[in-house]
Amino acid sequence: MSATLPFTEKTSFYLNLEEKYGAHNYHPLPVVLKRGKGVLVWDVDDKQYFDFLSGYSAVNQGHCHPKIVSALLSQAQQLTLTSRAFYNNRLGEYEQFITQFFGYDKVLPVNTGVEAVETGLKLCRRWGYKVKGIPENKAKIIVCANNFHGRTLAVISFSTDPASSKQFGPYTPGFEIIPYNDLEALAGALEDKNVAGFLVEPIQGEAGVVIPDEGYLKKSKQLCEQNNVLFIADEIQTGLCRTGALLCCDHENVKPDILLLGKALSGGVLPVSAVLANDDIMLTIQPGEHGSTFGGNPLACSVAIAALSVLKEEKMSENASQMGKLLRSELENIHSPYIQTVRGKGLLNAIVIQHPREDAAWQLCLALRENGLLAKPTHGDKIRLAPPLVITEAQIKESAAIIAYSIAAAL
Ligand code: IF1
Repeated sequence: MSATLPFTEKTSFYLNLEEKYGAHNYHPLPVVLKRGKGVLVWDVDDKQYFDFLSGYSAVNQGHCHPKIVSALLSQAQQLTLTSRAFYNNRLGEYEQFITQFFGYDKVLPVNTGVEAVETGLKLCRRWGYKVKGIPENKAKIIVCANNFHGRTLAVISFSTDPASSKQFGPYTPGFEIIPYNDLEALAGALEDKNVAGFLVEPIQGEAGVVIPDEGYLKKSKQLCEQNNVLFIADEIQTGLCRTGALLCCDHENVKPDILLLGKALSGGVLPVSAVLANDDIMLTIQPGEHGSTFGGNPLACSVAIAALSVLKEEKMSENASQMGKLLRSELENIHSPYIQTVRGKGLLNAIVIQHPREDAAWQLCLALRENGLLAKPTHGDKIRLAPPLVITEAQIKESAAIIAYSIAAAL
């Protein structure tokens, strides 16, 4: 934490409240936001910023998108929650909409990203026993090193990041970790007949926007097919136009057997996530075997329909693709010895900082904040650059200029 920045009285007030009354499970950048619109957010002193985090890609459609907020408000005045003990008049319509949107037979609606991951894992295991015929309690799911799929006990059980897993054991068995972007390792792991699924991020976000070799997704899907193993794509961060296609798997024409969505499925207005699959997989779970109080609530359904519609109507994947290229070319024009790499796809990008000072990336983010752009380092030296997908050419150029002079000033 930088003690060097002079916080305003208002900012300090809110930092102190959270320090005193909130659990210390985060280390936020010292900025207190109170309003957002599109690509921009404002702090409690009315200072304006470009948001280059987008709520970790939950706000792809831009802050407070009018169509999404309007869907939220009008549904909130009608009916917000029935539980799944009764039907509601929005769920069926949403189920039809989202399955047609992504081309699957069925959807299972849940709330947070990790809940979609857990649901996908349960569904995969169930399919392994019921359809593939794996002996009871022997199902295995292959995952990748440096993955990030959330924070529940099962999911951290196969994390390779000690910050996620250390002193939270004992861990859930049934997972095998192989290196990411390694087809030979996958082929080897698939030799075990008890493997039910392969869970993968099309781009590893938390690991620092790690993009696998071209063809990796296509070939891993083929390997899974050859071995009667389900290909489970965690598109919670990479999906919904973020990488310049509706799904990141679309870049390689890969259709996952189980598709996991979250974050921008609501445009960031409330937690909405989903698991999509065809009947042969989805119908292996029967009444009473899985669910949640809030999953499929009418408010979430209305918001998700609006959030998906807006992505398509406003051609956000095209804009992400074009603006991503422009951002990377602008960043590549910054000639600093401290930028080791610029990488990304669409508007999911990262710069890797190399600097003798260990906290250089953090210091750079503080300078960016001073200069009106918000971003956060991951794993010390990587800074994710992922603005809302509604960003314009002029805003990309202005942001790149802020990044250039902040590097010159801070490093
Ligand atoms: C936090 C990162 C992003 C995800 C993938 C599942 C989930 C996530 C691929 C779980 C969540 C978040 C959680 C957030 C930080 C964030 C993150 F830095 F950790 F990696 F986005 F880049 N699959 N990612 O990225 O979704 O249950 O949180 O809704 O504060 O922990 P969730």
